[in-house]
Amino acid sequence: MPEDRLNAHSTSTVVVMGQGYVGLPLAMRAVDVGYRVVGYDTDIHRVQRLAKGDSYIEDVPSSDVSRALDFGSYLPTSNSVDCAGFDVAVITVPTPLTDGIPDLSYIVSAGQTLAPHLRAGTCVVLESTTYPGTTSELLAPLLESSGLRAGIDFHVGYSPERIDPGNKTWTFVNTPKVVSGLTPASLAVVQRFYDTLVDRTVAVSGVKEAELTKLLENTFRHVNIALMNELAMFASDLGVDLWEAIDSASTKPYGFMRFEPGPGVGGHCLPVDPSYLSWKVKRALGSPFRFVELANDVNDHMPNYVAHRITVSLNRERRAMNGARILVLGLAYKRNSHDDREAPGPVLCALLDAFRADVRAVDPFLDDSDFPACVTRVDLSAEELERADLVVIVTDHDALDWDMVARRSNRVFDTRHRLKPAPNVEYL
Ligand code: SAJ
Repeated sequence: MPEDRLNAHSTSTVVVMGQGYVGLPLAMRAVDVGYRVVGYDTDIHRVQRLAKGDSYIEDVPSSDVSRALDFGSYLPTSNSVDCAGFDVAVITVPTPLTDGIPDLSYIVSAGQTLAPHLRAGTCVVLESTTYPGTTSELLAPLLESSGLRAGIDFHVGYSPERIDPGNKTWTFVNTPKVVSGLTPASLAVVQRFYDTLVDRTVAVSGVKEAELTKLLENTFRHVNIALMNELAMFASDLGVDLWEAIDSASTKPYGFMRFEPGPGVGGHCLPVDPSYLSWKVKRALGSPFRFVELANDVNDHMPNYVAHRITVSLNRERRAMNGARILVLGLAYKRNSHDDREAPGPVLCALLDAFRADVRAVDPFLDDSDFPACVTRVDLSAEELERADLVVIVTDHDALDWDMVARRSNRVFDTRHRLKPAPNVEYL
């Protein structure tokens, strides 16, 4: 194996493929510690904004991008020629589901872009969330189209991303980073690279174990949220306060981890990652991954269940859903987030609209274009609250005036247990 080309404290060049919520923070950190960084993205508009020092990622201030540009050590580009001469390349591209099937086309494209620029001793690390086997069975062969041999002439590894957008406590730098390599020598190079970027790295024996780590983390969350959601439906029918039981169970100092029921599971991770695992199990072994399939069913059903509970609540007041004025608070996928990907709020709005309700929605974190066509966007006001037949809390952004919601609403269906118990408040 030729000497690896990594030396953080010189002019080592790092290419980051994909400048999104994972790639851009990593690129900025690499600049901070002394690398020359090429931020490659196929979206020319993103590249143009970055080239002007304008960040579109909430956790990366534009000032960081400007400073990196001023250092002369950051080059945002959509020109693959700029990838030439890299010492380490990190692939942080999307891995969505397309028609329910894992879509690795972005990884394939990244591998094809990098292959011509591979040199002896270079290192390529995949960070995108994917099923076990992707790095060794898809990416490595793609890179070997260069004529160089993975694990012999160049290094390949996998390191799952653990970026939690908006999390001010756990950041890229202080969140432990799992690292792996195709060979022990590759693991050593990958770990040395990340040791220059983060406080703590955690080496695992193989790339498949690292790939599974990430899917395990998010499948664990997804299944446990589904458990709370199904329990919420039963507890309501049993007339038992699940929320109080969750609070009391949370006093157990060991062996319990708090999850809460909600209107559904959104975001770029949880609705997607577990299905990568269940797809791989089905394809490789022919077996259904029942926990994942059941969790998907339960969580996907929650907007329908919320619509059902709203119908029952209105019915109690002899009010039909048809023509009822419903005010939806929060459409983003989680509190204080600007992201509406896979969010349950828009799904609920469409269901209410199908029942001919007059659906109005508030979400100061989203743009007008993020609001479904069937919804009237409004600002939170005493008048909107008082004129609503029912207010439903879907995403409880801290920025909303919850005291006013409690005081001015005729009836609230609270899916997040945001409000204190009151005669006009009903919980999921
Ligand atoms: N949700 C519930 N009940 C819960 C927790 C979440 O209904 O108890 C819902 C949320 O409202 C949201 C969805 O699930 O719609 C996802 O919420 P999340 O807290 O899992 O947030 P994500 O999707 O941003 O998950 C990310 C993940 N981070 C990475 O993949 C790097 C996840 O591993 C983190 O644990 C999570 O952030 C976090 O803890 O914030």
